[in-house]
Amino acid sequence: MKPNLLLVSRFPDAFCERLREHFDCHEYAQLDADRMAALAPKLRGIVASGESIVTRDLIARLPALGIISVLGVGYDGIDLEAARDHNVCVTHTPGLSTDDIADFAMALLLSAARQVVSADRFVRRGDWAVGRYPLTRSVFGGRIGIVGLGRIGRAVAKRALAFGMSIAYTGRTQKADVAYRWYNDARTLAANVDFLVVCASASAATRALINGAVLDALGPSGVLVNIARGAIVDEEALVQALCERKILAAGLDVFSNEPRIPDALLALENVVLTPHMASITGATLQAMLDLTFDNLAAHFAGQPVLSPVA
Ligand code: 8YV
Repeated sequence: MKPNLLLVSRFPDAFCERLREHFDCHEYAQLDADRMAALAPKLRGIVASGESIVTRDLIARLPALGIISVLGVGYDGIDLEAARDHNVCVTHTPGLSTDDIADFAMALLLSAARQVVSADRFVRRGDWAVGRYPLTRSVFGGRIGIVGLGRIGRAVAKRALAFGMSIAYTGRTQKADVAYRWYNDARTLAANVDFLVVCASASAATRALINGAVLDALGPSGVLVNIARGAIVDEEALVQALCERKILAAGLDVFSNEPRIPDALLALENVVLTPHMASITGATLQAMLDLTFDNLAAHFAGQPVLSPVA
């Protein structure tokens, strides 16, 4: 008998085919209440993505559940306390996407500050024949502030050094192994940098951490980049700050209610918007899919999983 898995997100076909060789797979979105009720006692694993929501209620409905295998670095949508209460192992895929995400953070920073996307539209509209594109904000030698100096934050800092930038950061704790300037809070950090890059993990402590006061502190020549989670930024405050030019620009790969983006944000020229793609390159996604599979295989072979969440 193959173990029964519940897939709570969409995954590439090849990955699903590989899963089906070893597991009986059931797509949550395709199950009606009756089918779900019949399956619930037999479901031994959940396969989720970094954006999946797995609630205490769902975990409690699955008495045979032993593992939640997350394809992604973040697992903020998984009720970890409920998983612990029900003795369910949670795994994720850390470290594999660090460089892709850090590269993308710099791409968004450069695109927002140098207005690459707007300039592209300018050329395609034929406006260049009428006049030059307006001045943009230089990046080299600027001051970068990193919110959350974990793997991804550190990788962003390495890239920023190559751009001649000074590095400062804030987060849960000051790091003993780096010489970057530490600030106790996001607002003070924002007041002392030109570019604020959000790399922190999403949690109750970081919800709406980047609020109106932080954005005011970043100031009218400041640029915000978010490659972490939409929940870490007060999106309404960000829209207002961008509309009122309280900050210069933003580069966003994550949003509060993906894939729905506020119309006000869609209408703005001083924001670069991308669809939560920072980690999604061919090689990296394949490595993350492989680790997601390997965690499941280890669990059901009675072996230690490879990457349990902390
Ligand atoms: C995942 C993410 O890569 O890694 C994360 O936490 O933010 C995501 O981009 C995605 O969930 C994979 O489907």
